[in-house]
Amino acid sequence: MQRNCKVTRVNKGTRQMGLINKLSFLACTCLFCLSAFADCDRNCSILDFNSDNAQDASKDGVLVIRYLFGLTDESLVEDLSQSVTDSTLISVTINALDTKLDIDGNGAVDALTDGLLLYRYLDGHRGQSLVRGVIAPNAKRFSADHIEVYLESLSQ
Ligand SMILES: [Ca+2]
Ligand SMILES: [Ca+2]
Repeated sequence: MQRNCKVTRVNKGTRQMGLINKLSFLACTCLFCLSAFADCDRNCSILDFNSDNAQDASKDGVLVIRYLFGLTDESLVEDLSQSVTDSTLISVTINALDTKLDIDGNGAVDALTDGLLLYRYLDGHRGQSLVRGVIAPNAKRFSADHIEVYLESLSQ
């Protein structure tokens, strides 16, 4: 985990040591990212943000909406469940999805469109109840069919 990785201070005048230091930091970062998914078994999807081997609206859906509203630390995981505690790891996991969270394909990721689409999908909504009122005006994916196919590809 990144917090356990100590970045050794090196002589700033030595270019080689600077490069080694940067590579060590990258290696630690990569190990941290890999460890974010290490707890998942084969059934775990990238939408399982709290790594409890299940993707559901009451935890993963709420987490992504809170994250997209900018909540972090304790406010990200507050009142969810005992299986949702590591806000830093959850933030890293959601952040790693980057533009994949642009579910309606309008070039932006926001809570009231993409976040609600993901929440509804995880809650079992399909068809018009999935997309009604939550598609951005400039969306490239706007039909329920296209949104469902896209979310299905993310949840495998
Ligand atoms: Ca989960
Ligand atoms: Ca979007």
